[in-house]
Amino acid sequence: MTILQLEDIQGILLSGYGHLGFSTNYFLQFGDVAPARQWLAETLPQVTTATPWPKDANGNVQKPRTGLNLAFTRQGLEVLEVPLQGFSTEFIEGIAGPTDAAHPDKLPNRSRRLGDMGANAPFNWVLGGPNNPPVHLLVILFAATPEERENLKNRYLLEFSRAGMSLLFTEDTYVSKTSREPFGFLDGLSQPSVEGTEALKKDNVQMQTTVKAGEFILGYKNEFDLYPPMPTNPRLGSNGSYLVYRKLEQDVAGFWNYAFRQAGGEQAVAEVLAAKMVGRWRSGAPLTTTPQQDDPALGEDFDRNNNFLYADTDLPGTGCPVGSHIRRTNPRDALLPDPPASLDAVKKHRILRRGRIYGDDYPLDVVGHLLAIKAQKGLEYFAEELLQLRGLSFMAINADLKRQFEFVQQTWVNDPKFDGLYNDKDPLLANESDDRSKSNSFTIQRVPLRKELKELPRFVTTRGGGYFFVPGITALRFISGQG
Ligand code: N7H
Repeated sequence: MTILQLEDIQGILLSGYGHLGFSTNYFLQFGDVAPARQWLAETLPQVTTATPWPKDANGNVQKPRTGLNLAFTRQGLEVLEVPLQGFSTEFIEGIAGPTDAAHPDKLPNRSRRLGDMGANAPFNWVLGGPNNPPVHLLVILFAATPEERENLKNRYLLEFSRAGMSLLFTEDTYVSKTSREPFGFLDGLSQPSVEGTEALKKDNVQMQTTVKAGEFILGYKNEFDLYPPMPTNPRLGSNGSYLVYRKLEQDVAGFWNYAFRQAGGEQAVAEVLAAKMVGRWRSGAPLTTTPQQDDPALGEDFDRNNNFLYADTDLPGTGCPVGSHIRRTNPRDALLPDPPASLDAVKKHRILRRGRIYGDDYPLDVVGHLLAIKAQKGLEYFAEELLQLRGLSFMAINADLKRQFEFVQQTWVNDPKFDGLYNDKDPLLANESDDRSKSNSFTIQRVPLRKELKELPRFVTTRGGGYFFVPGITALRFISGQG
């Protein structure tokens, strides 16, 4: 049995802090080393760990009202003179690296693999690209209410300036009250169940086996029964992990315009096409379980909404298309050669998702909302009401950036030949080409004839990114110079 050192693990590794719906990501640069280290040392006691929350006299869990987690880039660790031996190559090179000083306009191979080309290219990013100042530190604040977040922000902004740190970018994020992401789908349903955290386990994972802690936390055994590679210095690696950050802008009007156009303007058909692209209905109900129509009660039912596999009931994809977003990013038991081998292979490519939304919240019924604006303004197509930029502040935790996040993004999201397909990349994420004739297709398996959606426009654009190290508490103490 794996016993996790919860008090040494930053809380974000094991919790999405669902009750702390308001958050802010601060991207910072250190100034002088001494005040930066001192700030870290003083801030350490405030860092939220994975220690179970206390219970009151009646046995009710006393959840904290705020939270704080810290993550560093390679450049940040370098400035603080932290030894870099043993950190992974991907982390050292960075999400938009390695750059070639002789050819600064050349797109790194990593960007190609991740699909960060065309409008997604790091040259165009607002954060984390070659044209942006290097980020050193990510401070993530969490609060139960907007007022509490405001108080936290004011306090930390003052502290940053006192410690000589420069603020490069601020991103306010939140968990939507309706748990809907900007396209209107229920989100936050499927997460791997981590060994050693049985007490935290969601109800909806019965059909999925538990994943070894070393897939997500350094210092524990992974799915190969090995310890994941980690920083050589013994005080640095244990209980830490790597965090992927991606600022993913979503073209909500564009997504629904495309679905309605393909559906000849019929809402019911547009809803089916959109659900096919995602793999779930907007309510969260999985298409594999309820292929013909939505079942909102199933979507909301945490005992059932993630309790499904593909091989027995839906191998050809007539319910949940083979190339849909959720089937690519977690193919469960559907891959060759057989279901047990598939489940075993897939376990080595899981990520813990910690994404939140940035930009204005939409009402629960995003399609109804867009239809109302369209009617009110007499428009032919949907238009973003206020042209508010909105999207996913994507975060993922994994112990091995290459085998987990990068594999999912390159081999499952961006591979047009995924699982026997021909020219289909992820329909939501992978339409990076500006030339629509070279664009992605999406196949909907049907009997007797499959349907193909063609020339998918770009619904999601990468606007920023970074690879970060989330140290354990012992490591934070070491980084802050306290030994
Ligand atoms: Fe995805 N979406 O809103 O449509 N995703 N995702 N994702 N995603 C999931 O199961 C979405 C992105 C995964 O276990 C759901 O919680 C959008 C990236 C994985 O069955 C919905 C964006 C990567 C799963 C969305 C986006 C992933 C998953 C269903 C970008 C990794 C779990 C709700 C703007 C590289 C699959 C749920 C499983 C589920 C959406 C990005 C991965 C609704 C809009 C970049 C592993």
